[in-house]
Amino acid sequence: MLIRKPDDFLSSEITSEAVWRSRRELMLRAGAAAAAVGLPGWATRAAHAQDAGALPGKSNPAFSVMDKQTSLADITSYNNYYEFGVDKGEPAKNAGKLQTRPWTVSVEGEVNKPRTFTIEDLLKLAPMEDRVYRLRCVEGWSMVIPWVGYSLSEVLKQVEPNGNAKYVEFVTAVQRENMPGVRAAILEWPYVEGLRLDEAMHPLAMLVFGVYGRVLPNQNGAPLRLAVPWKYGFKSGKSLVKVRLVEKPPVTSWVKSAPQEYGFYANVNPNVAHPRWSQATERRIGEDGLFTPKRKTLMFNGYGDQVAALYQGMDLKANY
Ligand SMILES: Nc1nc2c(c(=O)[nH]1)N[C@H]1C(S)=C(S)[C@@H](COP(=O)(O)O)O[C@H]1N2
Ligand SMILES: [Mo]
Repeated sequence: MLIRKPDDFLSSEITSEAVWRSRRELMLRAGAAAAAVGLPGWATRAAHAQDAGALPGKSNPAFSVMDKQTSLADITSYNNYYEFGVDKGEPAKNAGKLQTRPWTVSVEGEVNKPRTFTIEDLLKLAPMEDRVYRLRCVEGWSMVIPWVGYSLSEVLKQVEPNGNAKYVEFVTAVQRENMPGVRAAILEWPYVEGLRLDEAMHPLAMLVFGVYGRVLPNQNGAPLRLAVPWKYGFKSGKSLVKVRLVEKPPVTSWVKSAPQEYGFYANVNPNVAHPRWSQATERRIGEDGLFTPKRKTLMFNGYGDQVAALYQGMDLKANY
């Protein structure tokens, strides 16, 4: 019998939106049926286990956009994950080597209760939700991705940030033998990102474990990554290993490499150009035909109603 580990998820397995929905339906119904006839929990789990890579979540429409979702094939084959190479196709080709078990995430620094969580702890820390988010890369392309996970605040609450905690630093994995990109001096490794504590506590800031109802493929940041949808994609670190609550703004990899081009905030902003290109429009992956017009980029990537208050009174041209 072929037992599939979550790691066996291949980008070549192209799950259409329709198949994904029907599979979800089936699993939900199997679960509901088991509950209705009073079957024990293991029966429900057995229904799920038929698809070892499945990671069902409860739909969260309040946190989901209605835009047409990017296909799983595009989401898993057009990636930025420089540890596995700089070309868009290299992460899908090379990330198979990433070791995603055992995996721990240490949450430390200015907190009352520092703790090292195992990936198993994190998978059951809070109910999984399906949230359809926009992702806008600073390079000028975008996708619409149905992530599975929950708010980062669920984990931060557990460690009780103290009065000195003003910022959160995110450190991602370095596996020198498994990551060809780390042997090149593209960025300073590990890839480090950061948020202000109130940004990190915003419910839209998401810890992601899956996509399209299945375990996250390595090239998308397995076993867990961030999704901060109102900021450029580079703020959403992949394959997180450490979260540090700190007093001062963390020096992030991109700010270190090119401070005049990449700021700490990196809020999506059509009115602030990158020094080398405009940010006013974007190319939605999957929509690009020869005559497809570009989309207008939205302030805060369209999440202004939810997040603009975080930046009240700030000059967003100076704080890019
Ligand atoms: N560790 C790590 N995280 C990373 C990156 C990276 O190179 N390394 N690239 C970032 C960039 S630039 C983008 S646009 C998103 C892309 O996420 P996706 O490949 O899942 O679409 O991941 C971000 N997270
Ligand atoms: Mo990006």
